Amino acid sequence: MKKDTVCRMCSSCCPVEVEVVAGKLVSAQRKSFLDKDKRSPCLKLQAAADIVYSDRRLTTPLIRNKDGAFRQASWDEALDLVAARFQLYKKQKHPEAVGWLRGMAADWGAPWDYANRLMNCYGSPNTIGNGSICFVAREMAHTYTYGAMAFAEAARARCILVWGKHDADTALGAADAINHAVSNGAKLIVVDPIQTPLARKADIWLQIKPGHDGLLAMAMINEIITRDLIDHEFIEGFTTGFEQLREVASRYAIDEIAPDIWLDPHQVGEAARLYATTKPACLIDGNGLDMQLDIFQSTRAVACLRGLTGNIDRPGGDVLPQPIPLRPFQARDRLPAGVPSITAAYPLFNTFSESWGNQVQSCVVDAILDQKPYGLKMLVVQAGNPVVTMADSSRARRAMDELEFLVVIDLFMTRTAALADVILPAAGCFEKTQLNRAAIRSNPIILQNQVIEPVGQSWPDWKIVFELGRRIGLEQEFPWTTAEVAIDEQLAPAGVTVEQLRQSPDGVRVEELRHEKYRQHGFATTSGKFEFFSRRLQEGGFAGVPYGEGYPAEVISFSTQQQEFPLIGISGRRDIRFTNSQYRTIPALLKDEEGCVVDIHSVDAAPQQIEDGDPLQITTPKGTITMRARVSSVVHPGSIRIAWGWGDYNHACNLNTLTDDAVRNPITGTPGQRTFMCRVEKVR
Ligand SMILES: Nc1nc2c(c(=O)[nH]1)N[C@H]1C(S)=C(S)[C@@H](COP(=O)(O)OP(=O)(O)OC[C@H]3O[C@@H](n4cnc5c(=O)[nH]c(N)nc54)[C@H](O)[C@@H]3O)O[C@H]1N2
Ligand SMILES: Nc1nc2c(c(=O)[nH]1)N[C@H]1C(S)=C(S)[C@@H](COP(=O)(O)OP(=O)(O)OC[C@H]3O[C@@H](n4cnc5c(=O)[nH]c(N)nc54)[C@H](O)[C@@H]3O)O[C@H]1N2
Ligand code: SF4
Ligand SMILES: [Mo]
Repeated sequence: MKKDTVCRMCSSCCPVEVEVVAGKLVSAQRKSFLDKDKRSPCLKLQAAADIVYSDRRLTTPLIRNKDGAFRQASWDEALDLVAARFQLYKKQKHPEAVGWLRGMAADWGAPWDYANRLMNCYGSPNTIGNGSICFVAREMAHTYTYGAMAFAEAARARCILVWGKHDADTALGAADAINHAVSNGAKLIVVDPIQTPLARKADIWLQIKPGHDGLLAMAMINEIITRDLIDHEFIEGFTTGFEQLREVASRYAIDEIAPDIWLDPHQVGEAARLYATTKPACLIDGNGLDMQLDIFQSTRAVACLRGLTGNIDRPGGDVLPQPIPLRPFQARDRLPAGVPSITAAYPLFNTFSESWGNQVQSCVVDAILDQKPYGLKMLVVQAGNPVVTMADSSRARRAMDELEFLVVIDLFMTRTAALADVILPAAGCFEKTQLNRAAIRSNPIILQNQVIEPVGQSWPDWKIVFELGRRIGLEQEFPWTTAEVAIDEQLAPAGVTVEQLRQSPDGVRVEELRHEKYRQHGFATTSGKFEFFSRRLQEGGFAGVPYGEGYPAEVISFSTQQQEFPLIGISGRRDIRFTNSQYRTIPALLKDEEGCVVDIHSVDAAPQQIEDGDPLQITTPKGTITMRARVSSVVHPGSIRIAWGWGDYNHACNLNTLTDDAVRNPITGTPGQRTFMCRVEKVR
């Protein structure tokens, strides 16, 4: 039988059709507006049955014995044990000593609201997401500029500027749209330090020096203004701070900037002019900007390009969402006043959006190890693997060890789960119905619909949270016995029900898609305008226009120690077979090539006679890892690309052993996990 749902094995949330035979998932196909032979393939989805029915799945709750070994337990016993711990800290009058850390995998929509609701009603402000290193930090820069994150309408664009994103590996619906537009003649510009498959297809590829995107954006802004390629009507009617931006950008002349960031000035000028003069043009920014020390200002500068050219919220440009009215589910008003969150040092981040709340995950480690701003004693980790995915993972691991009590909710026995006192087995994405963030943000809403029963005794995340809530005395706050009733209640203001969504697998539209909404309603910023200048940022102590206070001294971790660490390390490609630290134990996904390699240019390989397959030690001030070499011209001399995501599978390949968490972006708390200075040595 064929069933419709949304895949959530990575954050792309692709609509899929699943073949179910005798209650078992057999195969799954991604839906797309493109013909089958033109769709970008997803190897994870092809291996969906292997992942769902992997013999490595956690199938019962586990409790750690006094001797350190795990034993199987019933849900009642495990949840009672966790609930008793919650009660203990409450009795000690320190509910804020309990934290809840969310990784990316259980989704950011309703599941994030449920975790917040539980913690707010319990009395702890410490529900923390990992948005500081993911797209949420970028979303914040978009939001401070024009009120929300804009999404490229690439399929209709005549010019596509892709900046640090590689959708063929990470977001296949978007990849389909780019391919469609390009095959219809749209121009393609790619900003990426790596010669990716997309860069090879581009009309112009800017192989930027990693981490220096802000300089490029400012030079492009300068070129577009100087050549008068701006949209005067839009700028005069709908923006703030144009003159200030012009003045700051005039300090970034292409001829001076380009050579410092490994680029040809002519090519940069050409890219700026092509983007500004081809209409409509969209700008797709990605995780190449995230995880950088300079994440916020660089994304703000890139975002300004959309306003200068008037491409914001135009058909074929970058479109602003039409938010769906929802019943607030986080119960923020239940949180007792007076206890600040452990992330309070990042107030602009914590307040830019009601629904995101606290996202600076490094603060969890500060609180546990350094009691900064106060201590955390118990942590629930849901859908994340922080001991390999957080910056400076040795420190993150020490923090997990230090806790009095650690609960992990996951599908597999990860390195983080292995440290837990209690492990609760979660059901995977095909085994539960949830209102994911893609559904809430987009118009139409597409339901992630349960198509098979949970594997073993695993439970969907919603059920775990609701049941735990009831056991800590929050029966009234968690009255729902199914996901459906909770979703119906949350969607009530939109007038949409789960039943309706099930009848309409391609989604339900709450209102017609509209462009240039700002002409009627303005932008959802403080001034109601597109803000080249942001008063809120200035009042918060930061530059009101991008780089208004100069360019930062340090954009790459350890750049003050370049003598000893001369190469730029780039945290590498997101292989389509895997999601972050996941899926390396699935044999079907490992069989072709392993992929755990370091790309090094022949210029940098020559002095040590490094050849393909040689084991290399990569070292930073934080630590050393070992991987095999691949001599390759996809990287620029002076930089290496280090495979991302192998740390759970093999500790010796854990990239975050190398990264730093001490220096962070002052606005978003983002450490330099993408780009850092390092050195390599051939293992002899
Ligand atoms: N150096 C470096 N560091 C990085 C990155 C990088 O590229 N380089 N990427 C960063 C980014 S953008 C992110 S988002 C983070 C990701 O960091 P994490 O969120 O820690 O990433 P994952 O490795 O995807 O871990 C997700 C975990 O959730 C489990 N899981 C999957 N589905 C479900 C579910 O439905 N419910 C529950 N409860 N669990 C589930 C998986 O088994 C897995 O163990 O890593 C960041 N760290
Ligand atoms: N298959 C798969 N899909 C995934 C994930 C996964 O792990 N695997 N993770 C999911 C998650 S959590 C996220 S956040 C998204 C991220 O997905 P994307 O936004 O596509 O991000 P990445 O693939 O990490 O990086 C995109 C590009 O940025 C480039 N880049 C690296 N450094 C720089 C730089 O300094 N400047 C510029 N301009 N570019 C740079 C990289 O070479 C890469 O080609 O993908 C999601 N989808
Ligand atoms: S890209 Fe693949 S794994 Fe990710 S949501 Fe889409 S189908 Fe699923
Ligand atoms: Mo992410």
